[in-house]
Amino acid sequence: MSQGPTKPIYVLNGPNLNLLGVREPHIYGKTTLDDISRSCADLAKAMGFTVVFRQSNHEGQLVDWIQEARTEASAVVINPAAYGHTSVALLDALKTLSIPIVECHLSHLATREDFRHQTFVSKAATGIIAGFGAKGYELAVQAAVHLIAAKA
Ligand code: CA2
Repeated sequence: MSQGPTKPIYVLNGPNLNLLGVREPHIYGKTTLDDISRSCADLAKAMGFTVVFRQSNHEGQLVDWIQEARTEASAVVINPAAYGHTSVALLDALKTLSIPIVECHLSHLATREDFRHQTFVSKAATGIIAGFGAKGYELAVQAAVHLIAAKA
């Protein structure tokens, strides 16, 4: 019996990531979030997937999107930004998912300030990609596709 169309990969982004490429390019690079959205969509398309790409500065909005992903997504890639280090709400929401979760950070968290070394999100993530800059999102989408295929 047909399973219907493949569900999209949700790529969710937390606070201040809308400023990527616009502010502090010496820390986070020159690539904008729109550039990243396009490269994720192109890569996913080449692998037979679609991407729903979103950013919010609001914790509750991110929780709502994670809850939506329970039924609407085949995997979640999430850069929770600073909420990764603080949000038990995001962790609780992610723990309700039974689809792959790839945590993605632009920077290499372990080499930064102590408070960035741990994230709550990691406790629910299938795996984490950090330190590869904007390219890390493509690696994360690839990892998500790999995990979806491994589950099927
Ligand atoms: O490395 C990452 O991707 C982070 O998630 C980025 C967060 C930071 O709080 C995490 O510790 C690591 C910060 C995102 C802020 O992005 C900006 C982009 C341009 C200008 C200012 C902030």
